[in-house]
Formats: sequence, C-alpha cells, structure tokens
Amino acid sequence: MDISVVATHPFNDQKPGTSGLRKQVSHFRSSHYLENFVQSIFDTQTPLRGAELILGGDGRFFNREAVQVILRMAAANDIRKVTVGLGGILSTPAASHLIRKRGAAGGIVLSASHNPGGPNGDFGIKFNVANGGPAPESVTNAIHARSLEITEYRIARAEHVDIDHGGTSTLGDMAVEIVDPVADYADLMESLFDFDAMRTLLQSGAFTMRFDSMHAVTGPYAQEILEHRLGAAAGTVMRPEPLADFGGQHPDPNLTHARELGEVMFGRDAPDFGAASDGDGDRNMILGRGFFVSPSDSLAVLASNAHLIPAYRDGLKGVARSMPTSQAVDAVAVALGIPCYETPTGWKFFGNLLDDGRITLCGEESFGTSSDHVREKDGLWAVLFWLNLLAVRRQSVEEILRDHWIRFGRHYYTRHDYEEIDSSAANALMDRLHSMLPDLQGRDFGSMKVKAADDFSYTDPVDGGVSSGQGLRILFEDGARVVFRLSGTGTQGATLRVYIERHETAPDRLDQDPQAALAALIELAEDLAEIRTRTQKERPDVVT
Ligand code: G16
Repeated sequence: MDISVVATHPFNDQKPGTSGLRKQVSHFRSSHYLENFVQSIFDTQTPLRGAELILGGDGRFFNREAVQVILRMAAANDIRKVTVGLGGILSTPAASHLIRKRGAAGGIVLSASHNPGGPNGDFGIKFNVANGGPAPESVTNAIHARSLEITEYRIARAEHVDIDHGGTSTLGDMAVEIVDPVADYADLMESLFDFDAMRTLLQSGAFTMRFDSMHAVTGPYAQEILEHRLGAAAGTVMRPEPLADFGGQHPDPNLTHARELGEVMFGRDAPDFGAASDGDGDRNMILGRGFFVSPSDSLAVLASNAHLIPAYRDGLKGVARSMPTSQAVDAVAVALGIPCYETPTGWKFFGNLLDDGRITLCGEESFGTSSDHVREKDGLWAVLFWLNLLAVRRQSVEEILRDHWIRFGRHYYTRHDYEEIDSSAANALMDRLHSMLPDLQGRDFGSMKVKAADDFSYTDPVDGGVSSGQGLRILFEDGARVVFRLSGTGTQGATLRVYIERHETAPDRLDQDPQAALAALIELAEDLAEIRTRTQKERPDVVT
C-alpha cells in the first residue's frame, strides 16, 4: 500500500475542551487541520499500534469525509483493525460500549454533541481510551502538546472504503469491519432493565410516551428499542431520521430547543412521559405530563430508586456529580450510607471512580446521567431507567418527584447561560470575581452569610491528579450556592454559566417556580459579577 508522508505545520488551537476538540466545520475543513489532530492522537497513543480502534460519529455534516480520512491515516499508522458503525454512525454511549466489548485500544467519536451542525455549524472529534471513556487530561494534554510540534502526517493513498454495507474488508494490512451501530447497544440495554415490565406498561393502552431524537443520532436506537423491542406505538419517536444538519436546529435536549416536544408535553392530553436526547446520544431530558425534571433531580431520583432496577438491585457502590450539579444526590447518598464524590465538569473525571469500583451512578446538571455499564453519559439509558421506574412504581413522573422532595427536601436549581460573549470581557469578569473571593468569606447578604468562596480544585482520589481552576464557588451557610464558570464546549466567543441552588425543606414551599424561588440569589449573582454591564446582555440566552 502506498503511504504519503505529508509535510504540515502546527495549529495553535488544537487544545481539547471539556469534551474533545470542537470547532466550526469550515475550520475543520481547512487544509491539514483534521489530519494534524488525528496524527497527534496516533503519535502519542502508542497502545493503538497493532490494536483495534472503534470509529463512528453522530452523522453530522463532514462525518463521512472525516471517517474516510481517519481510516486512511489509521492504515498508515499501523492500526490492526478499525471497527466502524454502518454509515459512519455510532452514538457516544454505543461507541463506549463497543470499545469495552471488543477490548479495543480506543475509539474516535466524531461529534460536537448538542452544537448545531451543517456546513455552517460545528464539528468535533473526541478520543476515548481503552476503558471506553473520554481521554483523561493527561492524554488530552499529550495530544495537544504533540499538535504544537507536528511537522508531518501519514496517510494511505487508497480508494474510499465502502462504509454503507456490513462486513470486513482490508485497507493495506489493516482490517475494516462495518458493524450495525444499534444491535450491541440495544442488547446491553436489554441486559440492564426489565423489558417485560416496560413492554407491559407501553402496551397497556393506559400509558403513552414521546421521545424526541431531534434528527440526531438516537433516532435508529430509539426506534429499535422503544418501538421494535418494547412495542411502543409507531410514532413514539419524534424526528427519528438523523440529518447532517439536524434539520437546522440545535440538537440540544432542553425546553428551548426541543420546543415541539415541550408543546406536546405541556399541551392538552399530554402523554405520560416525554424525553429527548442530543446530537450524539449522551444527554437526556426527562418530562412528565406538564412537568419538567431538572437533571440534578433526575440523578437523585435514579439513585434513590436504583434498587428497583434489575442491574442495580444489589445497591450502589457510590455516586458522583460534577461540582455545579445540585446537591440533591448528596442527600440520597447520605440516606443510603454510600459515598458521594464531587468532580469538575467533564465526563472524563468520572472514569477513574467508575474503573476503581467507587461509584455505580453519576451525573451532571448539563443533562447527562449514566452508570458503570459504559464510560460515557448515556441518554437512552436514562430514559429507559425512568421508564422502568414508571413501570414498577405505577406513579406519574410528577408524583415520583413530589415524593422525593417530601423525603429529601427540594434543591431548587437553575443555570443561566450568557452565550457568545466577547472572550476578553468574559475573562475580565471571571478575573475580577476571582480577586473578590477572599473578601466574600464571612460577608452577609441580607439573611444569608457566605461560608466559603473559592476556585474549585479537585484531587482525583484514584491517581492523585490535581485539576484546578474549575469554577468559582460562593457557598452560603444554609447550603445555598452560586457558581460561575466559563464553558469549555463553545466554538464562538465565550459562554458564561451561572449555576444557582438553594435547598428548601418546608412542605408548603416545595411547589414554587425555580426562577421565583431563586430570585434573590439570581439577583445577587448578577450584581456581584456585574453581568449586565460586562456582557452587554439584559438577560441570559438560555435558562435551564
Ligand atoms: C460535555 C461534557 C460534560 C459537560 C458539558 C458541558 O458534554 O461531556 O461533562 O458537562 O460538555 O460543558 P461546558 O459547561 O464546559 O460547556 P457534551 O454532551 O457537550 O459532550
């Protein structure tokens, strides 16, 4: 096989963010950009040589071209075999499962998650390691360092590989196997949950649900599992065809972007259960009839009900949440007598805790939840967990939440996002807040007193790695919190995230609108950070 060694020059913007390298499609298509990053992976990740690599993506614009480039580069870099999802498709959790199931040395997932797609949208590339999870910081730092010194890349001169038919072919010495992207994942789900109970519920005639695939990767997965294996009515899955531009929408499962689902679930004769997932299938939104479940509450409910699900019948080893996620799951962990870990934002931080057997469930406020069955967050898994719960408890989503709040109190929670703000203004806002932290300690704001104010730093209990600068926290004596962070997943300007939380236990105050219940803290956060003047925005762009 002919191999070209192509001279290149480093790009100085290939540092992976919260979840891989995300840029606009036009940026990824510039000469050598994708190739440099892929070669930096192959140069630094020596376990890939002579081993199997899993490859697939969420089907967004440029997915198919990138698959071809990566296949030809893998063949030129001594990879033994690449297993590709049919059509270049693999959801993020399905890729994680395939890496683990096949004992592959790693995987490359092509996705910019919930960011918009299409020629003017975003593209992304994530490298996952042999445990199936996102590369830890030590690995992404090594890839980044290599990208800054790269001078050449290797690529086979070969025809396009047919990725639209199953079976195995060769590219030089390398095998290429094209596999059904759905079957293994659907089997895994069937091994975790009580499909008989769910089938009975869905076919009872007294229960209806809608799942919004948002024209993203979960369409075929949801149709196979919900409609074919569980017998949900045809049409249960909304927007099931994966489209390269997600139909021009943001494949982001929240009430802003899954508007049609929201209208159905909050309209007349709403179904009993509604859910949505994102571009690459790792996020989830859970809705009841006229009822929104905050992701932090969802994690807490799953933890406190896990014993009702076959896979978790023997109990949980521990739980974890990212720092900005509400403390609702902490209260459940106390009741269960299990540890609860607080990690920085980014799924990669859960990997060591899962591998070391310290936790079974974990989740984030950013609509991500999962367990030790894979090493990624898993949107459909969370939906099936809820469905299994509804089938066993025979209560509505709302009733389950109200029971939960009565038992544990309600952690009122909201996140306000200010998007595409000027990067230097965002950095100045954060720097100023950072410098104020020492003086905030002990200060009174009305009836509230600041207990601590710091910049969150995490020491991984398994490998001792330290990750600092993970978000500014203002912690009040009554447990309320305000957290400020800059997003690590945007591609234009900066996104300021403000996370606000307060615990309420009075039974007659569990039914408020979160924005109203948190109004005083929201105002305090906006004033302290001078958000309006510094971002030039009167209100957040997205409120979740
Ligand atoms: C990624 C990460 C998550 C993180 C989210 C938001 O999710 O995997 O751990 O919570 O981004 O990160 P940020 O606040 O830095 O934008 P996804 O679904 O986008 O891959």
